[in-house]
Amino acid sequence: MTGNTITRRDFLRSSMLAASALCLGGKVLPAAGRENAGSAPNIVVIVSDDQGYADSSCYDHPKEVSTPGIDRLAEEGVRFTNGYASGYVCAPTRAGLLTGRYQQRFGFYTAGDSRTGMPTSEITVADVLSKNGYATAIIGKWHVGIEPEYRPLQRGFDEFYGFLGHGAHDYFKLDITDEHTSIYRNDKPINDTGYLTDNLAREAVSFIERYQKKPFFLYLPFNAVHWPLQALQKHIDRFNTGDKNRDVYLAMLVCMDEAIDRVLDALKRTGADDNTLVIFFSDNGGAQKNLANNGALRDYKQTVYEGGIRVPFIVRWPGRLPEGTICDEPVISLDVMPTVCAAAGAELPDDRVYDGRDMLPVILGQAKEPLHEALFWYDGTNQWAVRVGKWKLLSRTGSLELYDLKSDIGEKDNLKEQNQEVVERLQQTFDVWKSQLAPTISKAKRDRRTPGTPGTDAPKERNRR
Ligand SMILES: [Ca+2]
Repeated sequence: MTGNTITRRDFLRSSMLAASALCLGGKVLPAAGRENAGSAPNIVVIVSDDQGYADSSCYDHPKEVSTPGIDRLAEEGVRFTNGYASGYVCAPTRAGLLTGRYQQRFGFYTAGDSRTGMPTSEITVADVLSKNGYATAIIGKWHVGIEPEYRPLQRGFDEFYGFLGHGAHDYFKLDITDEHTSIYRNDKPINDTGYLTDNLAREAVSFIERYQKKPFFLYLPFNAVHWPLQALQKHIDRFNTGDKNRDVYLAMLVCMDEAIDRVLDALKRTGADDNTLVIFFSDNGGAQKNLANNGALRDYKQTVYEGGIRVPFIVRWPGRLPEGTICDEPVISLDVMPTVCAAAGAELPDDRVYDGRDMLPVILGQAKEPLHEALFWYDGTNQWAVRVGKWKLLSRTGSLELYDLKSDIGEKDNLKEQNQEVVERLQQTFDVWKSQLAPTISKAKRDRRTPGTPGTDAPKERNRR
């Protein structure tokens, strides 16, 4: 090796060295796993929406940000500094989260028209846990299919409170409208009142209280802090940043943070706490439109720069995982399904490729190799990125950029010219991965209905995410 050239072995070795130094500090507790866990643990997966990387106070943050509920998760669990969403917008990340597979494998690149969801051949985490005796609920934003066969109760969930899609929802208008925006309880639209984030907390607490005697899986995808900027006045009154929109965004964040606190209180009150694995992350980077703050990261939602994909990411399991710990290992939302299935002692189906990995050995310092050799992002059109170790190669509209994320988290210094061998290697890695992907679902469906119809109209779809 000469100069800045890096071999494949070096890539892996640098990742492994990073892995060996991970998860420092805090109190290390006995290993997790079915043999040690006693009864099957409850699982709670909380997803925030468009939350900035710097908009939780357990990460580097501006002084106006205070999120004691999210901080509580971090204090009692493991906070990741290289946690990623698999999509830079809402719906694709959710499809990957629910299946443990890169959503592009089954053609889910965008929200499309929101009607067409994950192919019914895909098996969700709720399907697997349900078959293993879990009570399952989704409370919040679905966004992975409106047609009857794609709805939550057909995808492994016993209960549903929330909305089917598009990506945004009015926080105050909760009366029956149409399939996209009506609030549903299970398979029926309902008229509701109140503020949506509060309602999601109410429903989550109710579900936890009702299933104290049975292992449960609660998927709690808040639509906060996604547009529209609407908050309760009592929360808005707490802020005076000089930007009224930022004040409203922070008020929305406060309400979601209080909701998370209420969920944690409910776990404690019911005695479920010590036997509950909680995972929290944002579905994509902070949105510029909502005045989110991504701190040192470059750009926002809808890009493959770190500001579009690196997110707050916390795993908490009292008595099983270290507390108050920071983990630098790159992880991705795809890892959630294999992780919770491992915790639950539930086997993943063996008839398909899983891209997600069980995070527990890394968290416990038992991993002998990096969790992922490479991570990928691709929107099906002209934006993609691949990360291997410290290196990230990305492309927007055909140009190539190479960054060293270890020394340049803000992606300011394009090192492409000095590291052509790295560029070629990462490009090849991406090309091999891309060759395994399926065509876009919505386009394929539309083409079957009306041959010759033009393909996906990305700009229009983007507005609906
Ligand atoms: Ca989102």
